[in-house]
Amino acid sequence: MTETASIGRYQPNERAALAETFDALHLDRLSDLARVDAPERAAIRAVAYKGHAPFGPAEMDLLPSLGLIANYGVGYDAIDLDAAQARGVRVTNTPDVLTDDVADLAIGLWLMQRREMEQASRWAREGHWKAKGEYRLNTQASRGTAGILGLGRIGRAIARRLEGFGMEIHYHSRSEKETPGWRYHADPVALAEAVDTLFVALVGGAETEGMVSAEVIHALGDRGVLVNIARGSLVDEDALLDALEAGRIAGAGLDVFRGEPDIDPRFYALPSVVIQPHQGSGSRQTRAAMAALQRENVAAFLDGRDLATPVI
Ligand code: 8YV
Repeated sequence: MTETASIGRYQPNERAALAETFDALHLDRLSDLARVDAPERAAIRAVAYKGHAPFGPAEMDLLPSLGLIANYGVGYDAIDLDAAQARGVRVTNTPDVLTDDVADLAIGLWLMQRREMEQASRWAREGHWKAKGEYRLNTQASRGTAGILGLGRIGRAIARRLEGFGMEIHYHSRSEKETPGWRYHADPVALAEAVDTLFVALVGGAETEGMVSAEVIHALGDRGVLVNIARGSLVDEDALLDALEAGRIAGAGLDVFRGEPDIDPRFYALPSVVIQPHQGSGSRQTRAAMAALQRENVAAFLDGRDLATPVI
């Protein structure tokens, strides 16, 4: 019987590596766990988890020998850390290796939204360029003001990129940080008021739920754009959709949504919204590095070595 389970929708090569390295039992969904025989479940000490379905006390209790949840991803908001701690279960994630990709995508969403690149591309593809002439004028991206909500690794990487675009950088985080002249705001509403584009780069979870509130969206104003590469749970989506539909904010660039991939269809009807299917970390290179780091954490746990990137 195997000590390791891989749970989630892995790429075939990632799944094969987990199977070869650990002889891992594979399940596509966390909810499939209940259908595994009790003795097989009881043997499992480590889970390589990929997914956003809640991994809470009920799931942990199905695995009485569980000692490690190795998360595929930097954000571990799906995993109930209190429940893990109470059961002596360690948790790891995959930080750093995905920072550049996620920051790149944030910049891409911002540029696509401001310069209407999706619609302009369609203009050319559908023959309007030739038939009707140049695409309509749009909005300059460079030399504006950017707000970063959450100045962790990814927030900083976004800010550094934006400096290259001549942007003035403002930020909000739990405390004021050492920064190269970036302006701190103690409150997200004050941050949104001060900037043209608000980049959301906070961790998900109960503490940050709905932090991009109706008030924050209102403060961003009708020239403002919201970019979210973090978690859908951070945003009051009804307030965002109402503001977008009424033109009370200029637009949004979103890689993450509540209930994804089953997102609110109102988003699809809005040309001012650039939509990406939660692919921030989705380059081949980064996913290979994330998968390797996850496997290293599992191997370290099984060998009794220090975990590479522990959360708890
Ligand atoms: C996902 C992410 O983990 O790192 C994170 O927090 O959200 C992503 O990298 C990835 O899409 C797999 O679900």
